[in-house]
Amino acid sequence: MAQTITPDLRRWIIEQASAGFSPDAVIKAMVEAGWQAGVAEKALEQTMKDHLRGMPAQQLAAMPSELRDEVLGAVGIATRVPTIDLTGSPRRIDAGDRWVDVISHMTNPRVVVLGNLLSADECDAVIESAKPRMARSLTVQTTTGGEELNPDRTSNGMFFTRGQTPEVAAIEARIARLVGWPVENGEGVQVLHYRPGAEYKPHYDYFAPDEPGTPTILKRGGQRVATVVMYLNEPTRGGGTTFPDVGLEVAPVRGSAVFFSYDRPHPSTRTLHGGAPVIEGEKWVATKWLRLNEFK
Ligand code: PD2
Ligand code: ZN
Repeated sequence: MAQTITPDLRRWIIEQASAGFSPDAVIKAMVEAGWQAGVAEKALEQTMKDHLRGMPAQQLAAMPSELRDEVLGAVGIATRVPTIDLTGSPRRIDAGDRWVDVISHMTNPRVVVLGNLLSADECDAVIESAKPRMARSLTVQTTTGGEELNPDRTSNGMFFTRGQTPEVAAIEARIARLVGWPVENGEGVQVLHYRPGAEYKPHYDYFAPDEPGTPTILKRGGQRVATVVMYLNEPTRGGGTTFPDVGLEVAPVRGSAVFFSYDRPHPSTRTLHGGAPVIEGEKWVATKWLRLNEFK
């Protein structure tokens, strides 16, 4: 008979673990209550993973440090993510070869809207070098680890390799400096082109941890921990980047960008986001995804 993890059992497991009972003791008690040992082990593991992934960062920070990195790493929580230092509320930030404007920011989800990240010439150059290679967008398929056509994304797209053009290389170095994260941890820049009616339905950029294809994807640099969506032109109407959990919409303004980070592959990051349908005009964006480790 299939044994399911009811909310009561979940609560009980969390209470036992929080009270300091070892995993073995919890499993033993479950077996005595009639659970098959293998099923009890799986239930304990799944419950604790879900529980930790949904825990607020302050609570996680209170865990004993020798345990923390290992336990959190095992459930996919990063103890360090790309960060834009806004100490002292600067209007502009030195990104090495360019000063970037801070337009607005939010802490939960961690979102920073940046102005002037790219020059108009860089925007045009990226669009022109992407054009000959555009095809209907594929997304990484977490069920298999491969790539496939995604009905939720009706844009066309392409990927540059890291440093593929001088402009791409300069933008990558600028982002790395801005968010304090190695260039090597970045995926290649992706360019997307939306025509009127095209959109990217709300999604998370991290890889769903329990999908069968995710372990294969994670071999190349681990989880995604941050995203930078850069606007290369301006649609006349529509095409904003939306964050439905917090009712935020970022307007696509040429040269500006939205940065957001997520320390775990979990909805508690509130990083659900989408590209609203373009109503009039067209929209070009370049997306940079940052991984926890080097992306090879
Ligand atoms: O084009 C966008 O606004 C957008 C929205 C959501 C892009 C992405 N996600 C993405 O590239 O991940
Ligand atoms: Zn996205």
